[in-house]
Amino acid sequence: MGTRTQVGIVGGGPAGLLLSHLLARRGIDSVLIEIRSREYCEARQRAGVLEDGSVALLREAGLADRLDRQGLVHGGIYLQFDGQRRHIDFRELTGGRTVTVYAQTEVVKDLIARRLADGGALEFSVTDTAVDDLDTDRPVLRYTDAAGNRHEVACDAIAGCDGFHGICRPAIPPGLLTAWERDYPYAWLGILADVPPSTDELIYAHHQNGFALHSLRSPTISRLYLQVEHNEDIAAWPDERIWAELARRFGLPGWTLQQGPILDKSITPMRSFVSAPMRFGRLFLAGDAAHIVPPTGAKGLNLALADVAVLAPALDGLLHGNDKPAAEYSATCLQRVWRSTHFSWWMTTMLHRRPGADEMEMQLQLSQLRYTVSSRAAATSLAENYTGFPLTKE
Ligand code: RFL
Ligand code: PHB
Repeated sequence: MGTRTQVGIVGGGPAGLLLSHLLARRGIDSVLIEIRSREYCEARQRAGVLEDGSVALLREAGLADRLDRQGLVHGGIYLQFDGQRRHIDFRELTGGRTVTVYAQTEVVKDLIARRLADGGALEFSVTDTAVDDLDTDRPVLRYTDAAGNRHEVACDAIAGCDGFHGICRPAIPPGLLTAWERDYPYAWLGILADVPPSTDELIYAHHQNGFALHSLRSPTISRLYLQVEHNEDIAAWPDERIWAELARRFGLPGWTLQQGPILDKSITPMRSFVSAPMRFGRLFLAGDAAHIVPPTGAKGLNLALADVAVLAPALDGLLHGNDKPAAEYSATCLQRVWRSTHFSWWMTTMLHRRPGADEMEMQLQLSQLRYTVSSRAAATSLAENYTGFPLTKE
């Protein structure tokens, strides 16, 4: 079946879904294809922290009804190390900036519901996706829909929002891309637990057994992470072992970690990756398709949203005879991407125990942590990076 749209969007994660909405508000048609089912996309446990700029973006796009009711505004985080838990006060250090705890699953549910209510073309559970003719002004998107019908969509531009393992980045001739990559020699075991959080704000803990993070999803659901080995087998971590290790790494006299049933358990590798440029002809990459950060800085989702806030007006320009914002798209995004890449690497290497690390490395980490909580300049640097920098305006 041959059809036509203005922008073909590959991938129904936060980047692709928000892009289709932002384009619709500019009167631009799109077709979004996603290999997973709607249920799968809405249940996949991932990020939880939105920067102020991301919240403002969703609000301005008319997508924040539930976020404003259910999002939990946090004015800081705790850094725990060497037997102490110290607060970093974002509001005080940055002139009032905060972050909002609102799960990526909820952002995705809100976006899908809104696109469907607005009559948006979203196709879930597609197969055999391909992109072609990217260096012409009529690129093509091909896929087979859930009913088995093959489609060929002629587009004015294609947005590759298909994550790190997608098809769009590999569709760019290899010689035209430069990639920078770092794999970290550890992973995160994440759990979702049916128990009220034992803390009012997130705790990032440095411990000689490895890093731990206490986050949350709501006043009754906790989200916790443990540093584990690079190729760890999840079967090695029965629930009792997870709770015992979390209690050890967060342990402080007079404080108790509440435990409850574990609802979800998964292991995530840790990687930094940047590929540039984020454009080839009429293909534009956004979000994890172009860059990955380790989750310690809570940046991945925010970067994905920030990319498409730049991409929507760039595509609008391209479709209406103004090539300049599209020409600047990659360079504009990469500045934020590299800042977040550095911050995420800094948080990660300061807080994790590197296998084989000697006592000198441990002492250097502890010194950096003590400096971060005791110097106003150092704490402000953490606070302004964590809460994020202003978004490029449409
Ligand atoms: P996504 O969400 O991976 O969506 C890509 C979509 O593309 C689909 N797809 C295809 N569709 C069609 N055809 C194909 N050939 C396709 N191939 C793939 C996939 O099924 C998928 O639905 O990318 P997007 O939209 O760029 O969003 C990026 C974010 O999901 C990611 O950066 C964050 O989750 C990272 N992250 C965090 N980010 C934050 O900002 N704050 C956090 O607190 C935070 N915590 C985290 C995180 C990621 C984690 N994991 C699991 C990697 C915590 C964890 C544990
Ligand atoms: C989460 O709540 O899932 C979360 C929070 C902060 C991070 C990473 C993940 O740095």
